[in-house]
Amino acid sequence: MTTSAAVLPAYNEATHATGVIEQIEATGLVDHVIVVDDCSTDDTAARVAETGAILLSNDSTRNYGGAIKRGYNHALELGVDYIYRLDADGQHDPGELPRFWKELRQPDCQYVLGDRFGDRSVNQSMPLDRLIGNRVVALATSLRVGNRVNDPPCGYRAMDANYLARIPYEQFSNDFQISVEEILAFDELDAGFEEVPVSCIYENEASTLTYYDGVKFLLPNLRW
Ligand SMILES: Nc1nc2c(ncn2[C@@H]2O[C@H](COP(=O)(O)OP(=O)(O)OP(=O)(O)O)[C@@H](O)[C@H]2O)c(=O)[nH]1
Ligand SMILES: [Mg+2]
Repeated sequence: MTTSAAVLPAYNEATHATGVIEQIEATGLVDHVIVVDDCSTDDTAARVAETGAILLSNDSTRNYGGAIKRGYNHALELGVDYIYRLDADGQHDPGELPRFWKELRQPDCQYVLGDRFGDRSVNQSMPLDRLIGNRVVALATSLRVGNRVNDPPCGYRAMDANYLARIPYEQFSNDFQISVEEILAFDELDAGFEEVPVSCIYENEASTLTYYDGVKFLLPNLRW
């Protein structure tokens, strides 16, 4: 029997986090939901503590990447076989987790990346600057790995935990670039890579992503 964990970085997600956790649990695909709260100033920690999720509260800000790395540490300590990663702001639909599992359970697949551009409607809902930025990062990452990678910044993904354990992910950056660094590291291990279309819900959630973060997504592709 294989086991799995979902890692959710959270900063001020009191409005959305509990709903996302319940939807993940409802899929029956995930044994442990790990929420890494980064000194949120709202009720995120108290709300998550009321759920069945594992709450890891950072005593000092570690940022998006730092939070994800702490979640990975805990998931590997739990000895799971598979790790899902999705955001806690309700932009990723946990109902699409089976799409990731369908790929990940194939023997030749060790990494599955969500692709927001697989779903045409996203192109209308994603802000234009974000759309252009994502296409530039996709081009740079595709050239770097020599295969088409449609949506490297997408925070919705799944992986084989035994492969992650072979990667020095602690050296990854503490901010949004981790999403590209991770793809390059799995590529270096010749991991079987798949992409699945995912929707991306744009409502009123506040974004912490800046233009500078957008540019930084390119940096890992420039490091040899
Ligand atoms: N722990 C932690 N989580 C963070 C931090 N910054 C963002 N997050 C979480 O990471 C997820 C993605 O952050 P967003 O700000 O939504 O970034 P994004 O989804 O790429 O940008 P948008 O598409 O504009 O929302 C959300 O669940 C945030 O709560 C942080 O510094 N620490
Ligand atoms: Mg978001």
